Amino acid sequence: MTVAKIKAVAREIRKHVIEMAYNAGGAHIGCSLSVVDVLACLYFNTLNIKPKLPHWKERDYFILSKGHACSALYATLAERGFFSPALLKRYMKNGSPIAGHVTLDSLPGIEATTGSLGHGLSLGTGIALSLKNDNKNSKVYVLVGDGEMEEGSVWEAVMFGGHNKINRLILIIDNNDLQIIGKSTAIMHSHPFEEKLESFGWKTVSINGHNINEIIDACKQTGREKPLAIIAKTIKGKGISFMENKLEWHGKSLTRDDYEKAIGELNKIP
Ligand SMILES: Cc1ncc(C[n+]2csc(CCOP(=O)(O)OP(=O)(O)O)c2C)c(N)n1
Repeated sequence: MTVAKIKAVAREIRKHVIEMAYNAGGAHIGCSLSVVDVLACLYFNTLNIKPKLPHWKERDYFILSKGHACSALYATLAERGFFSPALLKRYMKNGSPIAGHVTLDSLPGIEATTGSLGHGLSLGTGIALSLKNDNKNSKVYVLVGDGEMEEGSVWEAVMFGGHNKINRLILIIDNNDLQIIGKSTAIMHSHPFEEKLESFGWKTVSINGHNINEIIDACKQTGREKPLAIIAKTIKGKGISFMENKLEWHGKSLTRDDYEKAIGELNKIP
């Protein structure tokens, strides 16, 4: 798929995120908008998947460890054909399979239950190790938040992945420097990530997490000996002018005015 088409898909995913948040009466909007371009590149370029055969044995795996950003994942899976976009209207409704955090087997294409931060990389590391032991070519991509990098369990998985040279494991850090109550760099300075990860035996690549070419190129940087970490500089709330880098849009309900303004901005993108 061309860069222009991936950008167009990303715009559609952002529209779904806004619609879903509006219909649900609130959601993790800024957190979801932050990861849309990475998800669009993974699902429309990088991942070896078959949407109509979600359990295909040769597939690549994706785990959204920052499970609160699930609206972006649901919208991406729907756009990619895992299920009908009509299901998105049931996001966070009573009895709906589309919950406010990611739940395994609730929908086709979901590989892990996440939302309690700090677990996705350990899950992904285990899957990647078993794939390596079975001499499979499949890769495992895990997306975490930069605030989530403060969880000790993430660093245990980092140590394990580096020590075992799990070359098919790819960690993507959504490095937007905002978490739930402030700037990540002010709350717990786990940045910069590059030197720390390299000291644990990882290869690192630092990119602009909204640049389609950079994301796609970074995903190709896996090597023979090391797991790969992509540190993606992103903007929380990306794509909606009044949400970008605004802490309050971590999670909030939209007024009718907010909704119309946001959709209006997205409709102006070619
Ligand atoms: C173990 C755990 N503690 C606390 C929370 C509550 N929580 C939800 S989102 C969030 C902030 C996460 O920050 P970051 O990883 O930077 O993600 P972003 O806000 O950029 O989406 C927190 C603390 C949680 N989901 N899980």
